[in-house]
Amino acid sequence: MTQDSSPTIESVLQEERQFAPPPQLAAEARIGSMAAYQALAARAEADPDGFWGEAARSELHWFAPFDTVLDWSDPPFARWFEGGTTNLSFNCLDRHLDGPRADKTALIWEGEPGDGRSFTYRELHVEVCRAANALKALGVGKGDLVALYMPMVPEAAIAMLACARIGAPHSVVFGGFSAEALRDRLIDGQAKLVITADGGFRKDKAVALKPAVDQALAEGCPSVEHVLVVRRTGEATGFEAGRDVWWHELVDGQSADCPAEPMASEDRLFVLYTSGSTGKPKGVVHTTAGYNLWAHLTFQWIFDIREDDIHWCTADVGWITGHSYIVYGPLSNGATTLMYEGAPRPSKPGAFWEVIEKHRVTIFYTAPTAIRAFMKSGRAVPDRYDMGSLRILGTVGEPINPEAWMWYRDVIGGDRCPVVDTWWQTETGGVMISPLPGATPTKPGSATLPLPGIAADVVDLEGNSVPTGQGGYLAVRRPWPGMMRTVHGDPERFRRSYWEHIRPADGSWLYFAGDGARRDADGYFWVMGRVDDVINVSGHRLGTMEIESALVSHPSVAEAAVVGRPDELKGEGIVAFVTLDVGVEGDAALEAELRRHVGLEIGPIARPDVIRFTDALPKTRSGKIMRRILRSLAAGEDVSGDTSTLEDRSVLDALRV
Ligand code: 6R9
Repeated sequence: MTQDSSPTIESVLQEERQFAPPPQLAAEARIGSMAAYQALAARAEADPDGFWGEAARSELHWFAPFDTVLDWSDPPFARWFEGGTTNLSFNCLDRHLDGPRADKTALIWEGEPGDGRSFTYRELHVEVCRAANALKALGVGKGDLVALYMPMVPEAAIAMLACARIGAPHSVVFGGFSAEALRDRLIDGQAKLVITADGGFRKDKAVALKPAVDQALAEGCPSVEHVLVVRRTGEATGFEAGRDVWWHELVDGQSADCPAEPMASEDRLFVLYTSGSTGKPKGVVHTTAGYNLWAHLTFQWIFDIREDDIHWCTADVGWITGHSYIVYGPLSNGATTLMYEGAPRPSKPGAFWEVIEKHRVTIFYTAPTAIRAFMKSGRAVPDRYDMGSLRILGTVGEPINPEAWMWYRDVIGGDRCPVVDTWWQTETGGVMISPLPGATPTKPGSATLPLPGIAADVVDLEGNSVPTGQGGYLAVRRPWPGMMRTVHGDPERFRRSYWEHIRPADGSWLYFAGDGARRDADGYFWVMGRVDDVINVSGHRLGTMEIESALVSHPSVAEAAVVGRPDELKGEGIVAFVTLDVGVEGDAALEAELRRHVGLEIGPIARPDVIRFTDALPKTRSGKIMRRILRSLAAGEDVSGDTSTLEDRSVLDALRV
């Protein structure tokens, strides 16, 4: 095969550093050695049904036992644990009430202005039962979709658990989305109820939410009958009699008795929209038992959860990370989970570290975008706080550049804490590829190995594994319990989007995630970014991740985004958008130096043709760099396609000039 027609991706960056799990942590861990991990993975490989069946029986409560583990007779539509009935809210609450966990803290909430609340399992159970009865009072029943458009307040988690309790699927729409984005999702999901708040606090200001709901509904969402409104900021807000109801007026007076509804394993649990890069957002559908098992098991494995852990995931509940690792994974395991309304901001750059110090957080889970932002302003801020309570650090959302990984481990983790780089997606329900902190030696920038039972591979378009070191498509060969079941209202789109890219000759089904990756000689996975972002320079297909990491390894660079632009000679040329550390000025000398630096780190082929210094990069609200937008700018085109998920539109305006 010539280079020109190579369907895979070339890998250019080499990383040699490696860190063993801390011996003490390994000695006490649930999975405390590579041998233990390999034994578990081998059992799952030899008998997947036996492995998942046993896990489901031992880790979840069932009202009625299931008859079959997996029905894969109509691929790609999987059915897991059929015949069984269970309830996610029961698994997260009721089953912890019999013993000492009843009075353990389930949820610690820290508000941005410095207020806070916490709930024991017993208290959270009462709140959820009341909210569930309130939903019933509003006419919501099993199968009715409830949309949440909420700030990061405890009622968001309570409402999710209340929906699960009565079998009403939820659709959480990120509170930062516009009225139009909300409306699209309300209409697509045919929501019957919207739960929202007057507003929330963001960057030291009250930010209103309710007006966006009013606007969305004014433009016509006939399925929505009521709006349940949490009072958070206390600011005046429009109120439509008959339609709008205050949470405190309805929920607080409800009975605290609301038995969890036995749900069939494959009953719809929630819909969560992911923005397709073009076209209308996809409603990813997850169902009851499989999702619960996967959120539960992955949380237990990747954070090696212990009874006294304080777990903090900084995501918003509007993202899958918030669903699985603020709410469902931790509570299903009886852990203590922390939820924070705020974010680091000029008045409080050390906001995160203050929360860690105050609540003695032991597990901290955040995104590379946040880590790079902290690096940009230097270690002086985190160094002011005592973060000795931390024992495990996690990252999710984007490939993490090796230098950001090193900084995280060193500055935040005091060189003591293992870093778990967790690769997964909304569609996968929970983490798929990640180190186990007590077992897996880590390498900066690698998500390491698939979790037990996950048949992940790097393949070509025919589904053949590509050789070690070669880039290819990151795919999964076997169904797993947490996989999405369909696209809401559009099963054909589900098949087309995820199952038709890779076509093995033997007719088997591979799930393709959209990411490129390579494996090294130890079998470790190195995610190279979205394949849509691959750049073809003179027939060499280069992933964006590796060039960006080479740039970020330069001491002056904070963050980099690399895209291709049409080039008559080379097919594509490389354009890099670069933000610099605080206090560094971008000039022609630095541009030349950075080009040289990339040439030395990777090779001349990867040297950017153009470097543009900028103050900020366009990102989604969950912190992912939107290379699609930069690609249009680099090519001198108008930015087209959906920009509704862009976090800050002014970034775009600044880049246009
Ligand atoms: C959980 C979440 C999914 C996409 C995914 C990939 C990127 C997430 C990553 C990662 C490299 C990691 N991604 N984690 N890339 N290393 N550890 O983020 O879900 O919002 O659906 O995004 O995010 O490109 O395909 P979602």
